[in-house]
Order: sequence, then structure tokens, then C-alpha cells
Amino acid sequence: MRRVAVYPGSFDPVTYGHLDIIKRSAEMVDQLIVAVLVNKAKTPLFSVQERVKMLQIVTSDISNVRIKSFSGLSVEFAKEEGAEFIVRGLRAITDFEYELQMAQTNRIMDPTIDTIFLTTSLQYAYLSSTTVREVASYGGDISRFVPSPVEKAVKEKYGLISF
Ligand code: COD
Repeated sequence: MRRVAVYPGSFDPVTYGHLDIIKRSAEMVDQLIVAVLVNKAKTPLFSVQERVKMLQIVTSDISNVRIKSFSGLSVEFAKEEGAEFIVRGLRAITDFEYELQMAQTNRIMDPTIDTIFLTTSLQYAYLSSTTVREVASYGGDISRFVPSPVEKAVKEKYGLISF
């Protein structure tokens, strides 16, 4: 049977922490769909198209990864894509409560789809898109947090690259 998983998130922007989860989970399934949420409430730094493009660039060397956007419930999107699993990353205890609640709610909504948690690699345990945006907004160095095409795009957003 062909195993498909969906890794949903905001990816605003994608970090080395996300990329680590993408690489590790892609090895566990036949196809991994990285799904970018069209956020309803939050005002993201990057548009959905920009986030999809950045993810496409940084995952171009992983043959079984596809990038898509979605709106609505992630469990419904996973079903539409024929996925068996939703992949999520866990960094710290602070992630746990939210992730557990979401996984349980999703399982009640669709018992055929399970959530798989991968724990963060230690070197990325501190890393989030929020801290990347925060550091960049003050002109700090984000090269250790995100791949270089993403670094460039973030700097452009904050007007840190002049032409
Ligand atoms: N190391 C490991 N994992 C990481 C790291 C890191 N350094 N950084 C982030 N992650 C993990 C996060 O823990 C998360 O699992 C995933 O990567 C994505 O993170 P973000 O921050 O980009 O995305 P989120 O958490 O904002 O995404 C939330 C969703 C969009 C998935 C969620 O809001 C959603 O599914 N919304 C649609 C409506 C829905 O279905 N709601 C759920 C019903 S309860």
C-alpha cells in the first residue's frame, strides 16, 4: 500500500527545524505533502504563494515531497489527499498540550487518520518561525536558522537588502 502523510503548518517562514522534520518523515512514507495553511486569523509575514515557493526551493532535492496550500481543517485536507498520517514536530513541553489537543480532536473528527509526532533534533529545539521573524526584524543574523534562499526572502521583507 502506498503510504501518504501530510505535514501541515504555517511555515512563516520555513526553518531548519521544519526541514529536519520534512527530511525525516519523508523517509518514512512514499509521499509527504507539506501543507501550508491559508491562515484565517493570523496576518502572516509571507503570502501563501511565497511560503509555498520557499518550501519548494528548500525541498527540491527530496523527490517524494510535494508542497500544497490548504484552507479549512487539516484532517479534511489529509483525507482529500488520501493520507493516512498527519505529521507534527514536538520541541518542548510547551508544544505538547496544544499538539495533543489537536491530534485528539482530529482523531475524533476522522479516526482513520493518525498523527505522528517526531521530536525535534536537539540542535533545532529552540527554533521557531516566530523567533526567526523577531531576530530578523531587528537586523540580527538568521543564517543559522533558515536556508539561504529563505534568509534572503526574509531580509527583503524587512527591507534589509538594498539594491
Ligand atoms: N523542531 C521540530 N518541529 C518544529 C520546529 C522545530 N524547530 N519548529 C516547528 N516545528 C513543528 C511545530 O511543532 C508544528 O508541529 C509544525 O512544525 C509546524 O509548525 P508551524 O509553527 O509552522 O505551524 P503551526 O503549528 O502554526 O500549524 C498549525 C496548523 C496550521 C497545522 C493548524 O492551525 C491547523 O491545522 N489549522 C487548520 C484548522 C484545523 O484543522 N485545526 C485543528 C482542529 S483542532
